[in-house]
Parts: sequence; structure tokens; C-alpha cells
Amino acid sequence: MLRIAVQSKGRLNEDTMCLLAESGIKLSPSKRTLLVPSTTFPLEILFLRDDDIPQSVANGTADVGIVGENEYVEKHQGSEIVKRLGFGKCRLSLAIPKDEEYNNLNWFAGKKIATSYPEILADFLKKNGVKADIHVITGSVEIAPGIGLADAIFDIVSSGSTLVSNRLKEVEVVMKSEAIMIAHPSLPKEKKEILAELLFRIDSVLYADGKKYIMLNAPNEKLNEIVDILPGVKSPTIIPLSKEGWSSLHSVIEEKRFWEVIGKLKSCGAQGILVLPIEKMIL
Ligand code: PRT
Ligand code: ZN
Repeated sequence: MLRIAVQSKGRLNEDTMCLLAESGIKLSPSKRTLLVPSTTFPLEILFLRDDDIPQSVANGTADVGIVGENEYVEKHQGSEIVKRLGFGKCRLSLAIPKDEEYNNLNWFAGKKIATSYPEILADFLKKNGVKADIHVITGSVEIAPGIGLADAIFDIVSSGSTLVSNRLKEVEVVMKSEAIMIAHPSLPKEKKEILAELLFRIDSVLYADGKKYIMLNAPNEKLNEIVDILPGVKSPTIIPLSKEGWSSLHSVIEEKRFWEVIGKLKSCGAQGILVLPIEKMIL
């Protein structure tokens, strides 16, 4: 049995639970408690605050965990990254009052910076030879300059609207972050095997994300041109139709290229174009 620590509530919880569900991991219907076993996979889920996940994996309370990279880097304690998961994307940035003139990092010399990420900030300032006063606060860091508690902040930014509504501007991006899966560095063989199966399932879910299955009919003489427009997983499947001189072509496309590709296909004479969602892809 493998134990995975996930955020109990908050920004990463929904995407994490969705990813596990799409990987075929159903939870026991018992009332949600701290530790819930799966009924379909040798996994139990430990619900924690995100701050506690890196340490719980490092000390072996959990075998693996899903957490924001920012928390992992801040609390780095000997676990290792095994997969980047692509959700919970954000950045850790330095921000200052919007009317301040800013040219470079020297602005921060001797200033007071409020943050919940003192380790990452101290490391960044040291690397850049800037001496500033780090003031640790948890929660609502963005109000610190407005109430005179600090000159600047170092905090998570996503859309940037929290900064704008607090009359701040982002001046330096220090690190980019996304949800990651971390693992204890020395798992026993049995747990490593379960983790390998879990990662295989997660890969097939993540790979299918943003991709669509496309089917179309086209005259045979246009097939080469159409194949060039549609770079499939390996090469598209071509099936002859009962209609003389026509074939059906099946492939996979990136959703973001969809409209660009459809226009080109139509001008090549493609007909009966069908686009379908893909749940999982095993390469
Ligand atoms: O209760 P627990 O301790 O588990 O949760 P938490 O409150 O500490 O964390 P939570 O749920 O807010 O965030 C969990 C993780 O989500 C973070 O560690 C990041 O990895 C990731 N993440 C992604 C974010 C954001 N986007 C984000 N926008 N975490 C926080 N924010 C905050 C940001 O600090 C800002 O104050 O959301 C606010 C809005 O951001 P804007 O820029 O979109 O306005
Ligand atoms: Zn937290």
C-alpha cells in the first residue's frame, strides 16, 4: 500500500482529486476523514495542509505527495520530484508600490520585504548580492506595504489582480511554480512498483490533456497533403471507404491548433470532419 499526501482543501485539492479519479483511483465511500483508502488501487490518501506535505514525505509519514513547487522548494527536506503535473501554475514575485520608480534589484537594498517564503527570498537576494530585511508573515502578505508593515512583498502571483487591487506592481519574477508529485527518496521495492503504476496512469491522463481525436473523409489524391497538415502521434490511420477513390483518416491533434488545422483541412477537400475528446493516451 502506497500513502499519498494531498492538500485537504484549497487551490490544489480539486485538480489533485480529479487527476487521481481520472487515473482510476476511487475512494472508499466512508465519510471523508484524514486517511482514506482507495477501493480500486493499493493507495491511501492522507489529507493535509499544503505546508505540511513536503515534511510528511521527507520523514516517511507519507510515501509520496502532491504539492505546489513553491512549498517544496521553501521547505526542501530531502524528498525528490518525480513528476510535474501542469496545474496550479503561478509565480513567486517581488512587488513594490505601483508609484515607485524601479530600475533594478538595488531598489530592495535596505528595504523591508514581507513574505511567507523567507528561504526562497533569502536565497535569491544572496545570489544577487542584495541585503534586505525579510519580514515573515503568513497570509495576506499583499496588504503589508499599504499598512506600513513593509516596503515591498514577495508572494505568489497568478492573474496579478490581487497586486493591482493593493496598488502594487510586480517587478521581478523569482520562480515559476506548478503542482508536482514528490516522493520519499528510499521507498521499498513494493512501494516503488505501485508508484511506477500510478505514474504510468497519470502520464496517460496528462498526455491526453489538450488533445482531440479527429476523423475525416477525403479524396485519395489529397491524402498526402492532409497528412502533412496533421502530424499525428506517429502517423495517421487511413481506412478505405466503400465510396471509390475516398478514404477515412483518423489522427490526434492539439486542441489549441484546432481552428488553424480545420481551415486547412476544409480547403484540401476534407469532409465529414468529426472531433472527439480523448480520455487517456497510452504511448
Ligand atoms: O490550507 P492550506 O495551507 O493547505 O492552503 P494555503 O492557503 O496555504 O494554499 P492555497 O490553497 O491558497 O494554495 C495552494 C497552492 O496553490 C500554492 O502553494 C501554489 O502552489 C498554488 N497557487 C496557484 C496559488 C495561486 N495560484 C494563487 N493565486 N496559491 C496562492 N495564490 C494566491 C496569491 O497569493 C494571491 O494572494 O491567490 C491570490 C490571488 O492571486 P492573483 O494573482 O490571481 O490575484
Ligand atoms: Zn498553506
